[in-house]
Amino acid sequence: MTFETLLIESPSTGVGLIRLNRPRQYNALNTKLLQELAVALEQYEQDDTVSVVIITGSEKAFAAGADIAEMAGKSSQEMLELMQSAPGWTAISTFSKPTICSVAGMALGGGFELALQCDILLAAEGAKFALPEITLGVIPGAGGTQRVARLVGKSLAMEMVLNARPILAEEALSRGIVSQVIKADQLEAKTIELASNIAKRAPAAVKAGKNCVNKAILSTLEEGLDFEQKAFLPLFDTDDAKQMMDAFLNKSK
Ligand code: CO8
Repeated sequence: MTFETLLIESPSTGVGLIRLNRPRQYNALNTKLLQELAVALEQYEQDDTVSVVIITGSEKAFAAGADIAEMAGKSSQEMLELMQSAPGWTAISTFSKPTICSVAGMALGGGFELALQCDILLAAEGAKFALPEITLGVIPGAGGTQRVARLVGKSLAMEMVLNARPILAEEALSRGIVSQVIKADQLEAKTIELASNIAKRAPAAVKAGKNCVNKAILSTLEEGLDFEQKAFLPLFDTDDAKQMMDAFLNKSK
């Protein structure tokens, strides 16, 4: 299927790539794009040949936030209806396979909030992250206040939400927002390499690992440890675990 606002690519075996593609608007997230994003993710959900999905933008921007032209002048009821017509706002957080977001240029407002829903976030040198909604008289509404506060702590989260403080790639790395900062001209290749490596790993273990780490963010330690045990033990019944441990002991591949 072809999309109006997304490009779909297959960069390597087991890896799908969704590129946000509204270049004239810095990939601002309009309803069309968010609807297409939900459809593209659902297609990858059903596609057994794809194990990991990369979500990215252009060299200039991941996304400059929600489309302000669509939101301007809306009442709260109309905004609720707009959000409900755009399932892409939550589709990444409910997607079952690992997602990697690679950000070059900027991830602002809702763009940053989409990036925060991905499992792994990589940044190009010079990338900028910010929640500028306060400059429009509102606040982040796609999880930004909650996910940023959990990542960076209260004080910096308050500066970002209350004063639109931008965070550059190096600071994003030091605060745990991204896991790697990569030279801009190598970002795509390194992202694909990481996705490709994860795609080769035992699927049941990858799924269990993703669910456990995400659970850690949402639960108490006690609940998370219980969840981990329940995810860990069944892996011993998988052929992959039996064969991979056997291969280690027999020094074979
Ligand atoms: N929405 C709509 N259009 C945009 C957006 C946007 N977010 N960002 C850029 N554009 C458009 C501009 O209107 C302009 O269009 P045109 O050429 O037709 O005039 C074009 O892109 C180029 O933009 P600029 O001329 O402004 O280019 P600059 O290089 O000077 O600046 C910036 C680029 C820095 C990206 C600047 O455009 C900017 O600050 N954009 C707005 C960023 C922002 O405030 N984002 C937050 C939006 S609010 C939000 O995301 C709320 C999310 C809540 C989600 C809740 C749902 C569940």
